[in-house]
Amino acid sequence: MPIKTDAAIVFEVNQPMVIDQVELDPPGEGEVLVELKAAGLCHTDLGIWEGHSPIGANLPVVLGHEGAGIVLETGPGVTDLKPGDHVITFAPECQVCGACHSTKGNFCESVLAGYGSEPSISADKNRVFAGYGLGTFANHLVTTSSRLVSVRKDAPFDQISYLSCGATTGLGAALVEAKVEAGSSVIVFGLGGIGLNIIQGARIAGARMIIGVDINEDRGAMAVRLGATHFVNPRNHGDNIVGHLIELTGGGADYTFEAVGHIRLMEQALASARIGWGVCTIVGVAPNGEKLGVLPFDLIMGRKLQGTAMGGVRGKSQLPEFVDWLMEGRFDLKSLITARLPLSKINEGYDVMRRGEGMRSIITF
Ligand code: CXF
Ligand code: ZN
Repeated sequence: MPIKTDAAIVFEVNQPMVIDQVELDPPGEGEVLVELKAAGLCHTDLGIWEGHSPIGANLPVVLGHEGAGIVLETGPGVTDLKPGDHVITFAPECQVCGACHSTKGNFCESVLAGYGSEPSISADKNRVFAGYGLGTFANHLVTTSSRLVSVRKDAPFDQISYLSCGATTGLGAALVEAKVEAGSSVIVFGLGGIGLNIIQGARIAGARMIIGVDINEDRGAMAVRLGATHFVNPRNHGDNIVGHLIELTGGGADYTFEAVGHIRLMEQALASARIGWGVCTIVGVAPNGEKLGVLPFDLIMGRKLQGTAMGGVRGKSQLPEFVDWLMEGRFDLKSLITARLPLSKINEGYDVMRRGEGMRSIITF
């Protein structure tokens, strides 16, 4: 029997999402039915919805990849989850493919074809696609068990749904992908919902100097509260922001991050990395087709350039520890959740993001 559920559906690029009932196929082999309790509004979904993301989607689609909820039913062959488990959605970790068996990275082979190209799993009279094979902007979803991480039951759903992408992407970028070391210097370009978590990750790592860069003074104040030692507003430095940062760090930072998805900022982040060993990590998703202008000599001079998805974190094997850290108060997500909305208000939630207001909005069910 199909499962009826309410979902926010994108029928046309950049047109308001429509709340309507869809029918989910019951969980098949290796699949799980989840009742969502919280779903975060991530910027990546906005890019897909507006049609300029390198991650595509077939339409109509139920977007949303940040989510947390309760397992209602498991399909045949699911051994690591059971009804009643609290779960977070995440990029897949099948734990059996060559990539999952290797010690390198977090790209399960099931995403080698790209993040946006997962098969549809959600249906109504016409076919509706589930973004990323998830579709968390709905009361329920059916997905593969590889995309679900079982976590402790005392963790609040709204905060762990933020760990489903944005918060983990930031924390992981610092701690897992770049492996920021104690005593090092760090520059973070962009102090939004991801950049502020890079700041928290760098603080947890014990970085000595953590510089937050943003044109928004309020975000600078938040960065300082969360661990930044310095805030720099580029508007105060004309076209010499890189020169200022190099001077402030005494030659460039050990680790730099770009968390906006803006090509010019990525170039500045690379140029602000220290000659000899500075590592620049690209975290923000730039619009499809835009190209980074890299001076090869910047790399010859020993700067390293890398990128990361989901902060390099593997869901099933690493996310539960992040939840423990959250519950131990090692980082703060509560104050970064600036709105809680019902699914029916999802378009208003994204309007807030488009205006650059707030930090993380969460749909609560
Ligand atoms: C995205 C970043 C780009 C690759 C897919 C995952 N992360 C979340 O929004
Ligand atoms: Zn996301």
